[in-house]
Amino acid sequence: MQLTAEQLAQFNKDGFIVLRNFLDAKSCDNILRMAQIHLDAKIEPIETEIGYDSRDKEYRTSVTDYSSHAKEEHIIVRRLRQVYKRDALFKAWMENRKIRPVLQQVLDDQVVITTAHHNSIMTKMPFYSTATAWHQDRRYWRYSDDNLVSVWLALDDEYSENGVLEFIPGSHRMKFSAEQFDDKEYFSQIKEENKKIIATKVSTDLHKGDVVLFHSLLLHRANKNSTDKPKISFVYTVKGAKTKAIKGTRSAEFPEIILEKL
Ligand SMILES: O=C(O)CCC(=O)C(=O)O
Repeated sequence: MQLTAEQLAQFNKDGFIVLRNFLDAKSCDNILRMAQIHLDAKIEPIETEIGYDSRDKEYRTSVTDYSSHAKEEHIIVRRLRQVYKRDALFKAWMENRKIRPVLQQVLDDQVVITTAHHNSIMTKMPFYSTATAWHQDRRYWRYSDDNLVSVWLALDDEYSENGVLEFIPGSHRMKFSAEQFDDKEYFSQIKEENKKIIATKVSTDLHKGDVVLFHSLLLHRANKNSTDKPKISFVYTVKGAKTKAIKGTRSAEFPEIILEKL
């Protein structure tokens, strides 16, 4: 599959694009079933609801093993990490050949999977999950440039009440000052100049098999899950081959998977 010139221009302008009905329902259900097994058994490495929200910048930038559940009594998994290695089903989706030409287009480069970041089954559990504040994923990632894109796969329906992603179109191209972010580098919701930007937010319901591609600098957030059913999604990040992880940081501590050019 290839994006049309209009779709590619839209991705470059908005910083994201939704590919409807990209993966068939059977493949989604198979991934979901396997994810559920890993979630039920809490197979490491995992990040818990508490761990997800409480880590500081230094920790997220440099610590490579942040399975955070060991000291918690009541574990709510927020994400299963390192999914590339967990199961052939997960690996197969990350190496899917139908999406490759699209990723080559948006990166304008050969596609490389970075297993250091967003190599996850991401959950929003009912009752316990928290909202995710406005942020750019790139804030904790250390690369020579910003040419990284995340691939979000909805394994079931995602909508405002269970925490579908919201985006600020074009924010990947905006220039921000450090003062517009708080000490964890979330985009402040109380600054007047930010409120105007946040007012331009958009979101769209997703259905099983829909894929969202979004740029590593795009501001995004999500509600907590206020329904009584878990929301489970798959997210991984790719970069252009010319984009290099900075040595000595977490970004360089995990294998990169160079995907054949198609
Ligand atoms: O599901 C969510 O809350 C969004 C997660 C997210 O944006 C992230 O972890 O970078």
